[in-house]
Amino acid sequence: MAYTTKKVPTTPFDGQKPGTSGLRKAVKVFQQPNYTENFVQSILNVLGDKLAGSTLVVGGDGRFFGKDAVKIIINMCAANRVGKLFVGQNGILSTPAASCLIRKHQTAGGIILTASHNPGGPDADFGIKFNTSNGGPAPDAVTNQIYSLTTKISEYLITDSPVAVDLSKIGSNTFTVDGGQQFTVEVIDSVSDYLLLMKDIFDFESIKKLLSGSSGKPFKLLLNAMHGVTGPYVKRIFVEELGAGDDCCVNTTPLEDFGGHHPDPNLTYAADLVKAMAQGNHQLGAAFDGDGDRNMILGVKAFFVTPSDSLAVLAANLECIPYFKKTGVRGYARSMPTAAAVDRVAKETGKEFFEVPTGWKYFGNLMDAGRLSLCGEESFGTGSDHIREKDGVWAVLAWLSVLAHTGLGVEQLLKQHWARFGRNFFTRYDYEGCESDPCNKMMAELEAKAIEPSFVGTPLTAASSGKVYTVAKGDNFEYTDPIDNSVAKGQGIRVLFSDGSRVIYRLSGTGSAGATVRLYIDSYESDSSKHSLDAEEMLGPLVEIALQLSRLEHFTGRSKPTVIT
Ligand code: G16
Repeated sequence: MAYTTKKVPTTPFDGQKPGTSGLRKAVKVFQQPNYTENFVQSILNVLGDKLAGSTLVVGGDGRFFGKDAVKIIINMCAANRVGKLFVGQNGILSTPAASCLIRKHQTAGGIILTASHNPGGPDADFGIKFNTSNGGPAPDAVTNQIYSLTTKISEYLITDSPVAVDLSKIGSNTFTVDGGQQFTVEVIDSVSDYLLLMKDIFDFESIKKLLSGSSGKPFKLLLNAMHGVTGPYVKRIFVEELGAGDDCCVNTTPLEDFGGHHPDPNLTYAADLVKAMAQGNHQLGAAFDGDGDRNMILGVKAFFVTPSDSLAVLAANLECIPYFKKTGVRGYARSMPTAAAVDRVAKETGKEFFEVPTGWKYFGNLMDAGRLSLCGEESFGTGSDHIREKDGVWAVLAWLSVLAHTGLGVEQLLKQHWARFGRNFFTRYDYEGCESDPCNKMMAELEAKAIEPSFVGTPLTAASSGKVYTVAKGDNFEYTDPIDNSVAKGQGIRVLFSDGSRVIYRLSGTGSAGATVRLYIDSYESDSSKHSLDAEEMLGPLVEIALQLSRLEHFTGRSKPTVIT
C-alpha cells in the first residue's frame, strides 16, 4: 500500500506541559480535533534530525482512546519519515515492557499511551508519555522542549488516509510513503521480550520450587492485575512459566475503564486484594497499576509492606538474584518523600546513595552512568537498572526470589529487617481534587515559613499528646543531577526535625485537573520494642503538627484526606 503525506494547519492548545510523567488530561481533552496530533507532532519534532529513518516503540495500557491514539501515531509517524515502529499487539504494552523494547532494539525512543494509575474510560483520563533512547521517561530538558514546541505549532504531518495495519495480527507490514520512503509497522507479542528479560534476571527454577511447595512449605500467591495491562504478563509469567495455577491471579482481562475502578495499587483502591489476603490463605499478595509499573506487596493476613520498606528489604537481599550477581550492586536511590529506610542499608553496605525529586526520570542518568542498581518511591514504585522504568512484575519476582532464598515469610522478613536496621514509620495523606489557587497559596505560605532562618530551632507541639518536635531544617527541595549538573528546583517543602523525622508537602504532578496535595510523614525508630506498634498511632503527633503548620484545612476546606497510604 502507498500513502502520501498531507500537512494539516493547526493552532496551539494551552497547557500541553507534561507533568511528573507525561501529559495527562481527560479523554475528552485528547479527543478535541488536533489536540493529540499537536502533542505527537511536538514529540516527533523534538527528535530533530534523528527522526528520519528512526525506529520507535508504541503501545499503552489498553485504556479508552488508546487504540485511536495508536492509529493517529502510526499515520503521523509514516508522514514524518519514521522508518519503523514496534507496536504491541492490539496496542498493548506495559510501561516496563515498552522500556525493555526500546533498550533491546536500540530505538530512538517510544511513545507510551497511559495515564498510569488514573481511572480510564470516556469520562476519565488519558495520557501520552515520551521515553528517550535509554528507555526512560524523557528528562525535564526534553519535556520542556516538547512543551515549548506545542506553544508554537502551526502544522502537523499525517498520511492522506489511515495506514492499513491490523493491530491484532502479529507480523511485519511495510508501506511506501510519498512514492519512495519505506515505512514498517511491526506488530509484536506484548509479553515475549519482557518475559525473556525476566528469565535472564531471575532464577525461575527456584521461584517455581517455592510456588510448587516442593521446598516443604505450601505457598500460595495472589496477584490482582486490577484490569490493567499486567493481566497478560501475569498469566504468561506466573501461570504458564512458573506454574502458579490459574487461581493465583484475578482481574487479568485489561479493560478500557479498568472495571470502573482506580487502577492504583494501594490499601484504598486495591481493597479487594487486602480483603482476600486477610483470610490468611496466601503467603504473598500483590497488585499492579494500570500500566504495570507500580506494585503493592502484602504478606499473610494482609500484612502491609510500605513501598519504602519494600525497597530497603530488596536492597538488603539483592545477592540472591542472578542479575545482580552478574552486574554487581552499585548504588541505591529513592525519591525525596520516600521514607529513609534504604538510606541505612546503603550506609551499612557501603554503597552510594542518592535522593532525587519525585519522578522516575530522575533515576535515569544515574543508571546510565553505572552508579545506580536499585531504586524506589513511596508511590508504590520499585525497580532496577534492568530497564529505565519502575517495574511491578519485576518487584514481585524479586520478592519471591528473596522469600525462596531466605525461607522466611513476608512479615518475618520485615521484622528481621527492622531489628537490624531500625524501622521507618511512614504515611502519605492525599487530598485529591482540590482547587488549585488556594493550594498554591498554601504552598507559598509554607515555603515562606520553611526558609525563614528563625524557623530552625522552633519547637512544634502536637496539642493532643503534648509531643514536641524541634525544627532542624526547612527548605524547598532542590536537586542537582550529579551526572549532567541539571538543576530541579521547587520539588517539595521539607520540614526536617532534630530526631530525624520529616514532614513533606508537595502538589502532585500526575493529576489531570485541579490540585492534589500530598503530605508525607516519615519517622525513624531504632527501639525494636516499638517496631510492632501501629503506624497511624506512631505518626499521629507529626500528622497533627503538619496539618497545623500548613493550615491545610483552612486552604483546602478538607478535614480529611481522600486517601491514606
Ligand atoms: C509517576 C512517576 C513517579 C511518581 C508518581 C507520583 O508515576 O513516574 O515517579 O512518584 O507519578 O507523582 P506525583 O506525586 O507527582 O503524582 P506513575 O506510576 O503515575 O507513572
